[in-house]
Amino acid sequence: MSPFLRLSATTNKRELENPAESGSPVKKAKVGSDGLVALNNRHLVAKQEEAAARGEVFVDHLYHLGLDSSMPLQEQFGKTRFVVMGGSPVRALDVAQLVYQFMGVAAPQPIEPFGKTERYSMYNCQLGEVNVLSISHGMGQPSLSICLHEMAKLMHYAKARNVAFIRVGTSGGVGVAPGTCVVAKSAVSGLLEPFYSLDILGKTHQFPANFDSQLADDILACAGDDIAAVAGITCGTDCFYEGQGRLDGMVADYSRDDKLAFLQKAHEAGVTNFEMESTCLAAQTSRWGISAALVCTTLLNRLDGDQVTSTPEQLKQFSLNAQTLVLRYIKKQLIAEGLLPADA
Ligand code: R2B
Ligand code: URA
Repeated sequence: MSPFLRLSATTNKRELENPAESGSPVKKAKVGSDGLVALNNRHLVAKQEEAAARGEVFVDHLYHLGLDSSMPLQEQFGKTRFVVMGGSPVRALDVAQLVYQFMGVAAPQPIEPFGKTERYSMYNCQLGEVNVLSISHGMGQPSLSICLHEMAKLMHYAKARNVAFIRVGTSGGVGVAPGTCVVAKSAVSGLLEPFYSLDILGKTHQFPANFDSQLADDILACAGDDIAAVAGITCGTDCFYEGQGRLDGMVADYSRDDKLAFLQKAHEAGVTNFEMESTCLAAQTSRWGISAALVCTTLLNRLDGDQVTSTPEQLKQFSLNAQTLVLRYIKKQLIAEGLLPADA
């Protein structure tokens, strides 16, 4: 038996406690009163100190972003206040264009991505006193997780202050009309448990998946009469098809009644929508002391079916609803903080 298999077989048990408090190597970040993103990774700190003792500088490579800590990150990203995240590179560019439009700042022509675009596409919207980043994170928690680690380290090295991460995404609604924006207060897994589960050194750890409640309320308050928006609980699954109880994947070894019973159970537990990144986003950002929100438009009501059949124009409008809601909030906040002129 390979060492890996032996490790899995003997240690594959779930750690129900928060490892931040259990003496495991996972440490909870301290939120600095200065608003900076603290790097509480003793291994990286030790590498920095060892290099400094040799008169050198340790360079941390943010491999998937195509950036590293020897670059002038503070100059480029130090004024970042919001990081807007979405699944697709096309939507990241759409959001970047909307950021300039909403904030009344002329966009560069063309708007170019920053860093490498092999995995993620990042746009650094420079608005004078402040920057707003728009980045795509791909589909699913593993892809989002890599993006979050490197983006949080980027914000640390850039010395950005009071940065908030807001994911603007798509989802399948549960009992809400298509086109509704769901602002998540918390997230649950595909088991309907309020945790993000992560296997670390052969053990499963669970981290509470709560969002910044005040940020969620402040975003919701920007909906006005023209955008349907509700507070909710978002279910983040690891599969679009069977994980969300669909009957239209390559396989589905359960009945229609089983599917409806699951959707009903989720609905009764307060679940408003399904997507594929929410528990990771909520848990990782709160572990690291970063304020975060999740705003998803709903493409369909899963109580009515599985297939996304709206026209491209309708889908575009549904996405625009969520993007508009978030950008209204960002604009209001930047004006309130004196980072944008009141007449922007
Ligand atoms: C929403 O949409 C994607 C699947 O179509 C996934 O990334 C998500 O969370
Ligand atoms: N994204 C999902 O993950 N599920 C849906 O039903 C729609 C979008």
